[in-house]
Amino acid sequence: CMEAGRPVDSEMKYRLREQCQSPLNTPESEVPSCIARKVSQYSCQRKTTLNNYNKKFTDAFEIMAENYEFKENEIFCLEFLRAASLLKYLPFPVTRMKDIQGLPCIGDQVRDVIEQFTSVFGVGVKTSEKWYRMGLRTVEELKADKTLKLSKMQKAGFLYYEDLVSCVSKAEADAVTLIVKNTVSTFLPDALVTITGGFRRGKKMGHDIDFLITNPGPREDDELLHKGLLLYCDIIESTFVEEQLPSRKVDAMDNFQKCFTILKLYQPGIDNSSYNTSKKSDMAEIKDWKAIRVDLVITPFEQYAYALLGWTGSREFGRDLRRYASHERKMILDNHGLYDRRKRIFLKAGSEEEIFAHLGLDYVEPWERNA
Ligand code: DCT
Ligand code: MG
Repeated sequence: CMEAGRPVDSEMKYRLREQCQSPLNTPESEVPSCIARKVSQYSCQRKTTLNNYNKKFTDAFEIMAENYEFKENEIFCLEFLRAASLLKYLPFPVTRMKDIQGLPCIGDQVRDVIEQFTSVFGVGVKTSEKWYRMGLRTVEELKADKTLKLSKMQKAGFLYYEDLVSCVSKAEADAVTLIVKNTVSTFLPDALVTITGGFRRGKKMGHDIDFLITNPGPREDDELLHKGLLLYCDIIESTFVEEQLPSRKVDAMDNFQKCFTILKLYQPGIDNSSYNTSKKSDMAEIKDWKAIRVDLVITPFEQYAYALLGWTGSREFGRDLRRYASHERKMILDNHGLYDRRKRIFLKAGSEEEIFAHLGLDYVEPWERNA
């Protein structure tokens, strides 16, 4: 789906000109500082579609960020995540150091990596791919090691490993949407079920499918789940305290009741060859289903818009919305609401558009939130 090979020069110049509103005869060399001035450091003020011209960098940066997250180096982790988001936004592939001159969110670490990549292109990418392969091999080793004590979640993860590492397609997401909607409606006929996460942002693939469920009218704390369909289910009870102020932590988890599940999706036409290649392949049972990760989040109706905004992501976009709210507006945003610290009130919102308006931001559509 990436259009990396296509010539972007004309579009790039058009977009840059549009952003800079500069005379048509702007010399090429002045473009970087011009665009740089116009690019916000906040991803919630940038429109980022899935058309990523810098996937080679952003994949590597995200792996670097994960690596730093493991090492609990939050500063370097964020530096790489922010740089990845910024490069996803750029309407052209970065090929020289000059391309990133003056842009926000490019720290020294990131600059060094880009310098290395642009001088010997491919080396960094290969290294990151190697890390990836090393990671997967570790999983295999873990799987083989029978002495390890595994949690319920890890056991499920290994049991359905092959299914879960293969991505979830849009078609599978649509099939699961039908199941979830039907199941929920048998319990709560008026409930709203909305797909969130990457699929709401227009992605064709995901690692899971995220749903937000809300019921207009009085609070309903009944269990929404039909056990028979669930291969794995971990219900996190709501921890929400009405009086409590929103958390100040930038990456705080919300307090909604949620259910992290693995759903059994029956697919009669599924190609099972990869599952049944053992010696007794003729005898092997035909596996006509696929295990799929589904997250269900249940929210009170009044908080639905805030939950939808948070659970639509991307993570980086959400993180910057919260950072923008607190640094630029003296407000506290989380998945439950928006608190104005100067007026000392919670701001009500019935839609995502209203939340952007409260923050004084231009509305950004879900498919433009792929930062
Ligand atoms: N989210 C959140 N709070 C959390 C976890 C997630 O607000 N504690 C938001 C951010 C992204 C969104 O929910 C969905 O999360 P993921 O499924 O992890 O991300 P995704 O963008 O849907 O990616 P993928 O396509 O890989 O599922
Ligand atoms: Mg998801």
